[in-house]
Amino acid sequence: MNKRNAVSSNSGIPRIALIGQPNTGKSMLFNRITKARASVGNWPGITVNVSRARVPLEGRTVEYVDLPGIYNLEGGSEDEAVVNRFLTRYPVDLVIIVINAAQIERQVLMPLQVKALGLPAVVMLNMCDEAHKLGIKFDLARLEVSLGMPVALISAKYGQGFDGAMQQVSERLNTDFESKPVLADYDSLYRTLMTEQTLDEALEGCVTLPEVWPKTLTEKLDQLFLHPLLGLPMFFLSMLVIFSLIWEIGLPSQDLVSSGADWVQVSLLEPGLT
Ligand SMILES: Nc1nc2c(ncn2[C@@H]2O[C@H](COP(=O)(O)OP(=O)(O)OP(=O)(O)O)[C@@H](O)[C@H]2O)c(=O)[nH]1
Ligand SMILES: [Mg+2]
Repeated sequence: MNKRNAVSSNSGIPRIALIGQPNTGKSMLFNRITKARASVGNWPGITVNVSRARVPLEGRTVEYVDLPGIYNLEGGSEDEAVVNRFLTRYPVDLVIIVINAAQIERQVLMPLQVKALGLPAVVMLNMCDEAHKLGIKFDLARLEVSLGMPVALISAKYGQGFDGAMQQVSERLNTDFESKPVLADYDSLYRTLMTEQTLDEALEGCVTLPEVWPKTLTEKLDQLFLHPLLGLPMFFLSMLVIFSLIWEIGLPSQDLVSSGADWVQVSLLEPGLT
């Protein structure tokens, strides 16, 4: 880590970075928090657009930054390099780690890595609506102890748990407010060995997955259309529906468009030519 390159001036405004895997809902959460008041920040040394917004949180102004989605803080992809460069160049007061609650067993690596980087953090288990539909249950208190950071269950899309989660962000910020904003310590992260076992242990007793996963719509349709007896009749029925639609809707609308075009030609275009 090159601390000499650190850009520390942020006018005393606490900076909170949102990080997480792609498609976990970071931008949706960012927009909900900032009420779409974001602008593209000017971050020297950062090659992609990173949105920022300054909004009030419990009476003080806070700057939120929406970082690109990445799978691994140690990875070498372009976006992973951007996040690495950002966190080692721009000190943050807090990191919000956004996780898809329905895929927590595949996403628990990031909170462990953020902890190894030495950054204060709050985990937001987003898409609680999806997790609820799948029957996934969380012991949040136990997960907080296991990860060593506050955990909130939210839906950035529908708003469940949002106010409580922002309360947790504010409290965490107050706890660390006396301390200075921090740069990510990648050297410590590189020294940490994260194995499958480490990840499993972090979730042990904290998450209950359903014994039988509910079928998705695609699986339900597959079951019907690929059925050994019903499959073929379903195929002929679908063909019948498609031909009826062409016959009943497609052909009459063709006549309608044709008469419309004739009317435009006779009533509007031809008088103009004479
Ligand atoms: N069901 C559900 N869908 C959500 C929720 N939050 C976000 N989504 C959906 O998840 C998808 C990805 O959301 P984004 O906010 O673009 O995710 P992101 O993490 O910013 O993605 P990247 O920037 O590509 O890393 C969108 O289709 C959202 O509608 C939620 O709470 N519930
Ligand atoms: Mg995004």
